[in-house]
Amino acid sequence: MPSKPARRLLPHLSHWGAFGVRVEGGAIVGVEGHRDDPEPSPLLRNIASAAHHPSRVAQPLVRRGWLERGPGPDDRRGADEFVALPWTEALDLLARELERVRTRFGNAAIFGGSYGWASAGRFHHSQSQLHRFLNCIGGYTRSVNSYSIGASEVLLPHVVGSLGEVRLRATTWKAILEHTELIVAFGGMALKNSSVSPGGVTRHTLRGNQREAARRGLRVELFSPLRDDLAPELNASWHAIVPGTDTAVMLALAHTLVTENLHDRAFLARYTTGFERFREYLVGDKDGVPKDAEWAERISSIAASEIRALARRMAAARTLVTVSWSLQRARHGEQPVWMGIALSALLGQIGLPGGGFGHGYGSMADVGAPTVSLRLPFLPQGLNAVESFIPVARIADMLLHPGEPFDYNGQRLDYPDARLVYWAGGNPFHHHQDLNRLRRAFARPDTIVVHEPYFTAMARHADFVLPATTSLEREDFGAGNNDRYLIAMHRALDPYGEARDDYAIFRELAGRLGVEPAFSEGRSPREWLEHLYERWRMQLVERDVRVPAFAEFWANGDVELPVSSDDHTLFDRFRADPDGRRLATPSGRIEIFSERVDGFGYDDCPGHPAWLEPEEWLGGPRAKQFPLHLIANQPSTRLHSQLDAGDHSRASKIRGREPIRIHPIDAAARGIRDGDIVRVWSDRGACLAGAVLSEDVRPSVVQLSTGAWFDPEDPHTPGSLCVHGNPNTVTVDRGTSRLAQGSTGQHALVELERFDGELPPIRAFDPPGLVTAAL
Ligand code: PGD
Repeated sequence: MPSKPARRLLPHLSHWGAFGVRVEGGAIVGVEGHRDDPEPSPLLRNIASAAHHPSRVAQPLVRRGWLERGPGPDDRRGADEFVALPWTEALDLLARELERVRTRFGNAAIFGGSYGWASAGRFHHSQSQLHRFLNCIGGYTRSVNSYSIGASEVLLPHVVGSLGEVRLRATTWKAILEHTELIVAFGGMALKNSSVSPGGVTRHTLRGNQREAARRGLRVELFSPLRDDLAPELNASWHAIVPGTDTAVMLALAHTLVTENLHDRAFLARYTTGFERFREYLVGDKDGVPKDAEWAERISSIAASEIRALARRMAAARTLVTVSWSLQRARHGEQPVWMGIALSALLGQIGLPGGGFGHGYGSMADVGAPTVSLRLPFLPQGLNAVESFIPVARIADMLLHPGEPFDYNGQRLDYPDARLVYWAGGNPFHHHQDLNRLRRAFARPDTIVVHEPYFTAMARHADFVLPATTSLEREDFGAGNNDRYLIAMHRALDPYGEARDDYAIFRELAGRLGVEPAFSEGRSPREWLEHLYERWRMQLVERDVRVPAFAEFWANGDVELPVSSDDHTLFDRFRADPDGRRLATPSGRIEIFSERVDGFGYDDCPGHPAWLEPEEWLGGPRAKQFPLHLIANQPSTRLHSQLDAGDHSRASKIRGREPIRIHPIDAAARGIRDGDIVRVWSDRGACLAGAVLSEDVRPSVVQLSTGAWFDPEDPHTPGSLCVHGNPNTVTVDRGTSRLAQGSTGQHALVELERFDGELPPIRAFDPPGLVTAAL
């Protein structure tokens, strides 16, 4: 029988790409990348299978212990059963609890940071919705900075004036292909990460650009413990560095430049400040330790001769020094970023076509893309009447140590006493470090509320689990930074079970708390989309940019936006006019030494870039007990923990466990063969993983990507083994430094052994136990 003709492709957008989706009989039957995408992301292969996966939350749930005993600390969170309630009852209860907390403890007791990537879409963006709602009821304690790039966000304003220019006006690939002769890539430029960009990406171009670079003979030097942090097409020289020691190698490169008089004195004098103070440290004037190539070899294992030869080549060629974001997601993560800038400054090529510094090529799809300098439509969040905040990665410290002081970027602040934690669009049991500590922290508050489409570990640790729609179940529009299209996101599926949009949930709560008119302004989601779009369209007219009216945009499925520049180099305008285009630093120049940072007096982030020994590295004393360095990097088959239930992600697992790559030498020493299940542990916790033997990881290094859903074997027992392979069971919950307090999840020292016991089942994707207790 001939099959029914498939319906037309509905336009949609995700952080991993724009796509069209074909639906038949209420199910997804086809997903195709955007017509203008040269290489759609493989992550699209998860979409159909994840859409109606049994791990979806189908109805509002309240934790049994909370219903029985009311709000309060409870260490059964994460191990308790849930009671299904009708929406009206669940929302009545929650509204009363919000009212209780804000009247009794004040709005600062509501922690609404709610970090996470949520879904693409400018209106239904979960955090924007949550923050707008909480601002309507008097505000909330917020979080600042991100898990992605927390150290750089705080450091770069001191060194080059802002992160914005480095992030969104990076040297374009066009300029690199035309002018760059040598790229020295610390942390590489991994293709897997370039699948995604926050808010969406239409064109995946990194592989094409790297192929073209290879064709043109551009030389690339890769410093990474992982060979595949660069595409094989690039034929890079691989320097298999000891993890966490890039700053030492960069210092030694700088040392060679300075001692061989290869540094650009004129550039340093005109565009930078503080070189002399840094030089004293570099040559060892004060501490008697020259940071020379032999010194760096002892730390990094990179041969001194290689370092010296490379420094000379860098001085002789148009060189781009790139530092991946992963390097700053580690203890003292400020240092490789600052040192990368200092090294580029010594070369004197900052602002010259294709030369200088770059941050995040291969960390995100949009770095090096042509710029589209238009502000996109967004949902206004209103004003937050509460001042208290925490650096985002200090969540467990806040919950475990209310009222205690902490340092951050020159300030001494106190942790607020958060009684109610509200999360929409994020998964701390994915993104945070030391999950056993996080479980202890999440036992503390009176109440935890989570909106989630899926039964993530965060949802399991909540008191209220409110089922949220996915973006495929609602209408929206969206675009990523510097993306060329604003994409209409058509509704493709009916809401799963009783799931509601975050907007609808907050609108109901706002009604119960007397702020509905302020929250909704009387608009339906479709009316909001039209309103936000039309307001944006009018603003564009003032900039002489014309886009069609909403109805036409919606029918077309997307609108192309004008590119403002596709051929520029970071800081070219500053180089051309350093007085007219002063940087927003105290000196107006690049600060190789920062009086301001120095004035903070932090021993873990001094006034100039420096090699600071981390607690967890192969050269330190802890390596005797934990002799393997874990790289907990971004996954290639999903986005963070999103889509882990999808077919593409699950196909990568080994007997259901997340793969861990091990060098054959380390595997042989432990009697481990390819495909064995291993137990990985540190003194924070342990998880199982499936062994993959590979010479693409350096000896003494293992690599286990983030994102396997946390699955403690016995949730009632503190510190229980994660049977699925979430690396944050073994990572350290410690800030990058007192300056940025960023996440350090990328690195940890571990040990592993073959796991010969009976394999525990994976239950992360099964819904938790439900009871039908009456209220
Ligand atoms: P996601 O898995 O994207 O992780 O951490 P993040 O919390 O962003 O979580 C988003 C959640 O939002 C998902 O559970 C998804 O189901 C939910 N969601 C999606 N759409 C909606 C919606 O419309 N409404 C609601 N209510 N929910 C929705 C990412 C973070 O992890 C990041 S950015 C980085 S860079 C860090 N990287 C590392 C690392 O390198 N190493 C370690 N060890 N740890 C890391 N953690 C960090």
